[in-house]
Amino acid sequence: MSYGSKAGERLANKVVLITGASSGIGEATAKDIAATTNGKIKLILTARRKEKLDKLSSDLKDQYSDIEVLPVELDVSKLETIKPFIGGLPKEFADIDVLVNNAGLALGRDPVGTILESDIVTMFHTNVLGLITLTQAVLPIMKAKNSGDIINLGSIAGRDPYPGGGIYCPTKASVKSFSHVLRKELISTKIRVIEIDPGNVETEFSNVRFKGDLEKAKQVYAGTEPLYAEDIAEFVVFAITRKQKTVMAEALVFSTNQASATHLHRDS
Ligand code: NDP
Ligand code: 8X3
Repeated sequence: MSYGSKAGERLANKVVLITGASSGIGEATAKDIAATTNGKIKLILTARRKEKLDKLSSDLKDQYSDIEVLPVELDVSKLETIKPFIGGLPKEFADIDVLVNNAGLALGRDPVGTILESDIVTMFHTNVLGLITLTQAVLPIMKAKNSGDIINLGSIAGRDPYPGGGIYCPTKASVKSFSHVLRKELISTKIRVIEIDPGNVETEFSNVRFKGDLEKAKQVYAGTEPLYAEDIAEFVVFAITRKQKTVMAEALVFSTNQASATHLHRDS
């Protein structure tokens, strides 16, 4: 995808907060934003695994002399920590321009009736309540300057619920509903609300979902040419580098092998 020559210019010198930047789509988005702006950017990278954020931060600093990176351990499911985190940001990172609500996970594919209560709570706390709480904390900053981009990572799972997705699918449907509400509520502002809904992306997602059963995780992508994290990062960067008046409100992104949550062509 070509971003057009103005992409880097439009994004340069902004403050971007990414959740779930320690892996997959979040990490790839941080790298793509850094490349697009040639390091003229301030990145707040958050996740639970601080050591991964530190490594990404030092790699980016090695690569781009101008870049400013703030790696912060943040568990978005710990709702009470979110507001203090935003309120405590150092001055140079406090004026957030872009919020990438990416942290999320699925746990298991068990049928309703057998789903662990702890998995239900973790998925809703992370994918829904964390995303909403962080958005609420950041919104006053964007409203004060009447600009900003909020990118929510939804999923095909939010549009096309499937057996075994009894909790994950409703969490992503909630993200979609929240994105719609927000876009409508912010209609008189210049704040953009963008939702990106990927199909299958081969990241740590399935390893997490199947709780370390790598064989099961591999089966999700077997015989297909899945999307990779970088493919979705391109869409995030594309959306946030459009003209201010242009909102790519939603994008459903599949690999060419996929046509719905369950309709995949497999070679083998
Ligand atoms: P990964 O598992 O590779 O990355 C998930 C990221 O979320 C990690 O950085 C992880 O960091 C972070 N995370 C998980 N729980 C928390 C938490 N409680 N607090 C803070 N960070 C957390 O998966 P993807 O990159 O694929 O997933 C990114 C987003 O994309 C998710 O919202 C997912 O639902 C969505 N998505 C993924 C698809 C796929 O097929 N992969 C398809 C459609 C949507 P850490 O463990 O360090 O906290
Ligand atoms: C991840 C894709 O189809 O496993 O959101 O739910 S799916």
